[in-house]
Amino acid sequence: MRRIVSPINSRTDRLPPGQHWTSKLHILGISDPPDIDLSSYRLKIFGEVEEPVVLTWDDILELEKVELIADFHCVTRWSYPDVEWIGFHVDEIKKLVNIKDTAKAVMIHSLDGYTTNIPLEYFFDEDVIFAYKLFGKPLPADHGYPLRLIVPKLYSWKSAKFVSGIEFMPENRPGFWEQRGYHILGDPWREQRYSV
Ligand SMILES: Nc1nc2c(c(=O)[nH]1)N[C@H]1C(S)=C(S)[C@@H](COP(=O)(O)O)O[C@H]1N2
Ligand SMILES: [Mo]
Repeated sequence: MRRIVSPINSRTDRLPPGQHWTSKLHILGISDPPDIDLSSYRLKIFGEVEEPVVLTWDDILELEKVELIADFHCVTRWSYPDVEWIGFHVDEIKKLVNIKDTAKAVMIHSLDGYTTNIPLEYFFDEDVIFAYKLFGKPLPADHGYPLRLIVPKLYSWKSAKFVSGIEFMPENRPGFWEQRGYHILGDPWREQRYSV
């Protein structure tokens, strides 16, 4: 299996400003985890693509597996080092759909009603994966079962849990927290916590 260590882990300023290391991977969510039935679970890829695609759970397991090691930085100031995820790399999506030139950003849709937006240059990055395992075990319900996005270079509100949709958008529209005052991008090293 291909193994990616996020380049954020070897930065000389590895801990972003205003963050502290914690020994617990805390659970943060807008509601309890949704009930999931893998046989009816679907991942939809739509928006600025030539043909939308709907993947079943079996389709997802057939995508090339990759391991990612990356620190996790929550905007509420805790950071957890060296989290181990397994899933598929975002480049797999380019093999499944033809993304139109008009696409500028993605909106990730989740089964709890959560959404978050990411510009394409941050989404299609070397260390961005969709994960279904955490520290070698199936993703626990609280941490995003069955599938979550991991974007190590941005605050972890961008790492959407319970993902059910990837929407390619012609402009960068704000998601759930971005509409409620969080920064439109969320780079921890520039302390982009809030939009005010
Ligand atoms: N679907 C969904 N994804 C989400 C959230 C959420 O409420 N719903 N919270 C975000 C926030 S604010 C953080 S800090 C991380 C927390 O991930 P964890 O609970 O696995 O530590 O998930 C992010 N992804
Ligand atoms: Mo968060």
